[in-house]
Amino acid sequence: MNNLKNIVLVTIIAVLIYSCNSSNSIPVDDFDHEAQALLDNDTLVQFLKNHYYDTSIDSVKALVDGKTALYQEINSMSITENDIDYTLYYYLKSEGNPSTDKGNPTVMDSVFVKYYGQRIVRSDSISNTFDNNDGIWFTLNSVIRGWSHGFTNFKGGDNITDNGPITFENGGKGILFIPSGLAYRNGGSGAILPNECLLFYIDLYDFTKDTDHDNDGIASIFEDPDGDGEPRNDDTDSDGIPNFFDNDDDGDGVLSLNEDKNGDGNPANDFSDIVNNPDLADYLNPDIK
Ligand SMILES: [Ca+2]
Ligand SMILES: [Ca+2]
Ligand SMILES: [Ca+2]
Ligand SMILES: [Ca+2]
Repeated sequence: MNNLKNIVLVTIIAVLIYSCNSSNSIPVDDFDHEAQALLDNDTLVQFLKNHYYDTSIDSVKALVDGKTALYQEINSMSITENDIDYTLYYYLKSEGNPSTDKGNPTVMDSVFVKYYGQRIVRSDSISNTFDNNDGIWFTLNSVIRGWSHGFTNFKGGDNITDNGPITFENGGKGILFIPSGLAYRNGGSGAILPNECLLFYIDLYDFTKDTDHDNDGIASIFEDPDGDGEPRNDDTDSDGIPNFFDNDDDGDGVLSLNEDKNGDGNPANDFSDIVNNPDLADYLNPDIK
C-alpha cells in the first residue's frame, strides 16, 4: 500500500509541475472559436441522435431499430470558457453511490480515474481508443476543460482493495461527449486532429475533497478572491503563480499558513486590519505580516 501511495504522490507532483509550467494560459490566435463551438455542437447533437448506448457490451453503437438514441437519454451542462458558450454532454450509467458520500469533486480537485477515450469522426463514426488508463490521479485544474467540468457530475466510490489489484466499487460511471473547444481545440494533440470532438468512458474511483494544492489550509476551489468561480486567474501578489499554487499569497514574506491568527488551521478567517481593510483576510493583505 505504501508503494501505491508513493506512485500516487509522484503522479500528483508530476501533474502539478506540468500545470505550473503551462500556467494554464490559453494561446491567443485568429481562429474563430465561437463558430467552431457551434459546429461542434451540431456534430455532437447529430452524433447523439445517430447512436445508442448498448448496456450489454458497455459501448456506444450506431443506432438500430428498437433502440433509444443517446440524444433522448443524455444529460448536458452549459459551460462558458473564454467568453464562449459550450454544451458538454454526458451519459450517466451511474452517478455513484459510495458508502461514505463525500459529494462531488470540484473543478479544482484531484481525481483517481479509469478511462478510455475515442475520437468522434464527424457525426457518424468513432475512432479506435487513442488513450486509456486503468487507474491514474489527475488534478482537474490541469486537464482538458471537458474533464474538469465533466467529472463534477459524478461521485467517487469505495476502495475495496484487499492485497490484490486496486479495486473500487460504487463509483460514478459514465461517458463524456466533449466539444473540441473543451478538449484540444484547434491545435489537436497526438492522434487527435484539430477541432475534433471526443468521447471518454470514465469511472470515478475516488477524489480528494477540498484539494489544497499549496497546503496553506485553504482549499484550491476557495482561493478565488475575485469571486468569479475561477481560481486559476487569481494572483494577489502578481508574481506569476496563481494563489492556489502560492504558499505566500500576498508576497509579504510570511507563509499564508502562518497568517492564521486564531490558529484554527484556516487563514481565510483572520482579519486584523480593522482600520484600513477590515474585510481583507490577513493572508491576502501585505500590510499585515
Ligand atoms: Ca490552498
Ligand atoms: Ca478568480
Ligand atoms: Ca503572506
Ligand atoms: Ca484562521
